[in-house]
Amino acid sequence: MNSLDIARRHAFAQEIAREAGGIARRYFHSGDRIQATEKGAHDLVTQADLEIDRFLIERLRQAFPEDGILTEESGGSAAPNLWVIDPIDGTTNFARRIPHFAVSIAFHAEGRTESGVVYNPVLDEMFVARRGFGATCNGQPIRVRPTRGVTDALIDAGYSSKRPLADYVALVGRLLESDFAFVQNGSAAIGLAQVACGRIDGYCELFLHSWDVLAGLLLVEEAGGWVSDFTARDGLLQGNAVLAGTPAIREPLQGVLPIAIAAGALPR
Ligand code: LIP
Repeated sequence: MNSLDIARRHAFAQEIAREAGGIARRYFHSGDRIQATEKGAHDLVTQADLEIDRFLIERLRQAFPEDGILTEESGGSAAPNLWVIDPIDGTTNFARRIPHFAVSIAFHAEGRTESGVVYNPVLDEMFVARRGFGATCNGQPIRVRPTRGVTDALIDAGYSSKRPLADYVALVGRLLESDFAFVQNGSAAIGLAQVACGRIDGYCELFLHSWDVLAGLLLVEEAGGWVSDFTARDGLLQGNAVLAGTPAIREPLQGVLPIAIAAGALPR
């Protein structure tokens, strides 16, 4: 796909992310209780997730009918030019009115992510990355943190019931034994955006879907960090473990979760 076609999609992704964020903000600030349905343990879906999912699919079908679409709530299949979308990443936070969730939109063309947008509508933070063009937050360039070492590093270690609890407890144990500090904030998209803008130093989770992470992983790469090879072994459709961080902690963090690093993602 040529650069102009990617640029059109990149601009459109920001436009519809902001509109979709407006829908989430309406629910978030309404006085009503946010109704949530359990898809599994600690795995929720709300009316807002479904409304935003429909809204984004409709807008994309009108603008780029030739492209494929894969979303958390509607699913989808692989396509050479594919939109990968999480209408609300961090639904548990959203349902509890914790302002730590985002609309996540990635455009994946010919096997690699070319555009990533992560929008937190309550904090009005628009994180944007285009491959080869760097990463920004609300238009300002962002870079990963110049971490001094593990004892200076804060990692967001995401948890979901999609992997055995014992594996997560062991992961956290290895983090602490390696002298990392950790948090578990409940949104992979925001966690990766926070690595990209230097608020935290790394992100790890044993299993996630592509809609949770593709946009965030491009943010980290374009902000000078490194990321795991998420789409290896059909991760695009089957999901995968994820790891990302700043240059200074690559080896110790890889020691904690030894998964393959994306070839082109080693820091510049
Ligand atoms: C969430 C992820 C988070 C994970 C949660 C959940 P959702 O995505 O962003 O990292 O720990 O279990 O999967 O379901 O809110 O889109």
